[in-house]
Amino acid sequence: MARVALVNLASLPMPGNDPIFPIGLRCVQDALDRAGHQTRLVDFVESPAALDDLSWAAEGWDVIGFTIRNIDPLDLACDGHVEHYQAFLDRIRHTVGAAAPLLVGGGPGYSLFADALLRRLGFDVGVVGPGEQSMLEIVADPDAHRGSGRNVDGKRYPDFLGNVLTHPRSLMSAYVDRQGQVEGTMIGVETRRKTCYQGCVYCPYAYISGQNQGDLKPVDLIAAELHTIHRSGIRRVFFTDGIFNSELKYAKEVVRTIIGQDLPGLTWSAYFTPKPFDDEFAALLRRSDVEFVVVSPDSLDDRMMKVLGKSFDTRHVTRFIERCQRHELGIRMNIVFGGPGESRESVRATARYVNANLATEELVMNLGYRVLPETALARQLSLADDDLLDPTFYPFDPDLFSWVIEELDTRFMSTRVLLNLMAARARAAG
Ligand code: B12
Ligand code: SF4
Repeated sequence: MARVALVNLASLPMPGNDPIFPIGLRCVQDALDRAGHQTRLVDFVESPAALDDLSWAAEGWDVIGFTIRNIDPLDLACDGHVEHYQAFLDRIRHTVGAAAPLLVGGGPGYSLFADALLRRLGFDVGVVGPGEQSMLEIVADPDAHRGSGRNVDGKRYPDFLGNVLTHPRSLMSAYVDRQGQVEGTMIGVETRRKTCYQGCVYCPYAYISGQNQGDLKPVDLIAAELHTIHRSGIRRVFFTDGIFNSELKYAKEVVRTIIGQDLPGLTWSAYFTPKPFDDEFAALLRRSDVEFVVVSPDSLDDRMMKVLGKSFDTRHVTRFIERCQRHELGIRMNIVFGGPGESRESVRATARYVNANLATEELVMNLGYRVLPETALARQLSLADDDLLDPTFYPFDPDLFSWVIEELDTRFMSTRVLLNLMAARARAAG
């Protein structure tokens, strides 16, 4: 049996990074534990001292796996994280010296930039997509992968449909106890392994999710996971699906399951689409104590929505808002200005819609589309994956900032939003 350390690089202190519970790495650890391997998960929220004192890295591991969740915070005003990962990996290599364990990369951010990161961070091997099955194969014979400099495609993990994922109490408590959490710790729960059926021009999900066969987790397993989460003191859950209600029948089944549990104080959220979304679903959401129904039309100008690849338009959004209002559901609507072909007119149309239909707290606004590999935006710009590793945004008109400020009601311009806009403008100009 192998000895495997798993490091949550997303818990490194980095500007613009606010660590969240590492469920992806926990999935990998759980698979290794069940197969009888000896594992340790190193997370710097749980063990801050492990950041300075790297002696744990030299404890004779056969394999050290690293999860890379985010490449950057997708924010025009923020730098990327890659140089922090690079500096940390250099320190690890220095610490382990000649008796080097096999170094393996994985995670959603890693999967996006696997070839560039493998070279830059010097991993022996990397996994693109779901990690459990590939990691089991890698740790079964680490020498076969030593120095391979190659990425392997993640595979379907059949036990996703059979195992209840329960997390160690100490790791959960570390995230519960974190300072500065305004609304309380939120933990991710998977309901399915399935690529998204839509094709938004900026979205790499289909690529990251890899060969997922459309596995839907049995609802009794989801219920069991929710109970362990509740017992740990965490009260906020985020279902990690690309779109929670892409298959309405299954989504309703999950929501009915939540309603059927005795979990006082538990709220939840997810990414939704305004279509399919009917009254029965809205009523179930209300009964289940959903915190927010998060949707991402990204623009509310029908021409822009088409360009962005949305499969719905403002009529569907309007029906969705009416349903949410009827059933007293909290909405969060993501809008990103600056997509391909964004003009003064499209900004005006979106702003008018927002001004007329959204409450102040319902709008979540960003400027600039981060261009990611394997997306239509990257193909349009003919940029190689390596060129995209540093935060790269789709070019937009420099007047975009003024248009947004002029067209949106001032009630949407909180100090935080204005500061962000100013920082983004400074960066775009520089
Ligand atoms: C759900 C989600 C969220 C939720 C998370 C809720 C929660 N509490 O967990 C919320 C809404 C909070 C969120 C926020 C953000 N997110 Co997000 N999010 C996702 C999403 C849709 C799913 C991630 C997930 O949890 N999947 C389920 C878990 C089980 O899978 P996983 O983590 O991928 O792990 C598997 C594999 O990656 C692999 N693996 C993982 N680790 C390792 C390690 C090794 C060694 C190996 C071999 C394999 C391996 O095996 C795991 C099991 O199969 C992804 C997109 C996607 N489809 O992946 C974006 C994504 C991860 N998010 C992203 C980003 C950028 C963000 C934000 C920075 C956005 C922002 N500006 O606010 C924040 C940052 C949050 C933070 N503090 O880290 C990017 C990251 C890449 C990038 N572009 O940098 C993604 C890929 C989306 C995108 N558009 O590109 N997010
Ligand atoms: S609907 Fe969401 S997950 Fe699906 S392609 Fe569009 S942005 Fe990506």
